[in-house]
Amino acid sequence: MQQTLKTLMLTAGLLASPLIAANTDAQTQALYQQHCASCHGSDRLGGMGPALLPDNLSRLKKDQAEDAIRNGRPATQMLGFADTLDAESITALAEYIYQPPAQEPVWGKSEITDSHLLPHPAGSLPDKPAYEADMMNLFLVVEIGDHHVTLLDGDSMEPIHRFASRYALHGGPKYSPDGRYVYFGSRDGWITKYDLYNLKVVAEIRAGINMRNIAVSADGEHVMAANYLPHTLVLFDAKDLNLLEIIPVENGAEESSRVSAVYTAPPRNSFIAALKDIPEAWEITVENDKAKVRRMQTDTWLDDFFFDPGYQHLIGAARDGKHGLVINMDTGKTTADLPLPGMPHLGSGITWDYQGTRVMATPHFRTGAVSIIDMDTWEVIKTLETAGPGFFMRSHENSRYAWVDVFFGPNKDKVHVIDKQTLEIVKTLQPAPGKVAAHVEFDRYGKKLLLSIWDDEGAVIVYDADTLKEEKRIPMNKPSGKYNVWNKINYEEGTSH
Ligand code: DHE
Repeated sequence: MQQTLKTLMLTAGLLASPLIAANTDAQTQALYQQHCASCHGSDRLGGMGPALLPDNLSRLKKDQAEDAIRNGRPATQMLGFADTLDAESITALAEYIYQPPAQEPVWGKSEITDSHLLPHPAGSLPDKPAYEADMMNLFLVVEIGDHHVTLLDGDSMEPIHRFASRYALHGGPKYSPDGRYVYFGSRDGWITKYDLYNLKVVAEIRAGINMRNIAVSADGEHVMAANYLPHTLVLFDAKDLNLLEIIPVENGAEESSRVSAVYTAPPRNSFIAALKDIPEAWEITVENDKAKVRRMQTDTWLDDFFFDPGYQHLIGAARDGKHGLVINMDTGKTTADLPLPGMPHLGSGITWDYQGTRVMATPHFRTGAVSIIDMDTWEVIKTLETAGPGFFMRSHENSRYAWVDVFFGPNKDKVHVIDKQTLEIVKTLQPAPGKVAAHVEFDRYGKKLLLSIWDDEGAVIVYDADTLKEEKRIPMNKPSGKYNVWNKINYEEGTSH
């Protein structure tokens, strides 16, 4: 929504009175077309502003939507309408955008290719960084408060650059294998390719209406997008984000499925997709830019995958939230059933060496517990009690500690530090009482780490990874995930991939 449009209309007398009322559905729709459509699309699929459909808004409460219409959103082009629309109309508009559209929106080949933006085609920008820093120790920090990303120097821990992102990025940004480029995915379906050498967006494309995440192939050649709406996986060339293929996600019996997420499996040179509505996991290989799908039937609906370091096993959370299944990736057969009551958040699991075996650890969304699992025997060897359900877990090969947050409940401002050899909590931090403290990422050496204070007036806190002492706070607007280039491109054992 542009203030200019509104002001022009007022000046031209097109808006009869500064305060407009909507009493019927037709009037509300007319108001939407008049005030919102130019930025959010006449079909509510989004444009310069985000899509305004119920699924896309599932993370925004209705009163927050009303507040955004009334007062605008700081640091965006969305300005307030309190002086133009009366309270009833604002409520009616907020109600309207939570109604499903009369017809299922379409996002196919032409919609995707029409959205393609290519400000800097491959090869058009210098191949040398425009600033001095250890390019392997850079961090990206996603600030979801005002939809920005900060680039941080991992040696000095000083911000280098801050830039606007698409609305509501979700999932980890994915780096090219050399660490020069990063690919962001937004919940609205936008993929943005960004050049860290030149600090510029080089290509963008909208893969879907409601997207979950993206994955970049281990060879850096392809990007795959996982969508809730439509029910598709979408393959792009990583160079300029040209569309290569739309893969309908169906089981052959006319049942289609949302895609919960797509992951890259480097040793297998494939992508793995988790399906929400069909009890199958898919492995997708790409040859000559064509995708080949291998379906693995699973005993139940699986979500939220984790993989062993060799990508021989997939561990998926069962939909009932009570256990995890281990699937052998070669045979597609279930090899173990793990008792994980409390809805494990496997996606944030990490692994380390413990007494000569590899263990993995995962927090749970519903219970205050971290489960530690022997990856040889697939036995839960320890259930650590925490101060509440957690979201993210992190460590680094060079650190003796693993960190887990308490994301939900009265202790949401606490973070536990676990000794990876005694499997005990050795310290509980509460860096900003009352504010969620969550999501850790280590620097490339495992010597320092960053923790988010998840608040509009939040910060990223730098800790010494050995002494656990706070070193500094860098103010940020609801910083969520942090992503270190070296850790990500080397698939470091203590971080997400
Ligand atoms: Fe996420 C990653 C799913 C809600 C912040 N989240 C992921 C991934 C999945 C996932 C499958 C891994 C994809 C990847 O990184 O490529 N998330 C889900 C959900 O199903 C859930 C519970 C509900 C939903 O509506 O999607 C959910 N996630 C959230 C949030 O509420 C969070 C806290 C705030 C937000 O931004 O929406 C959130 N999710 C994140 C972050 C990552 C993530 C920061 C990347 C973590 C990482 O370190 O890699």
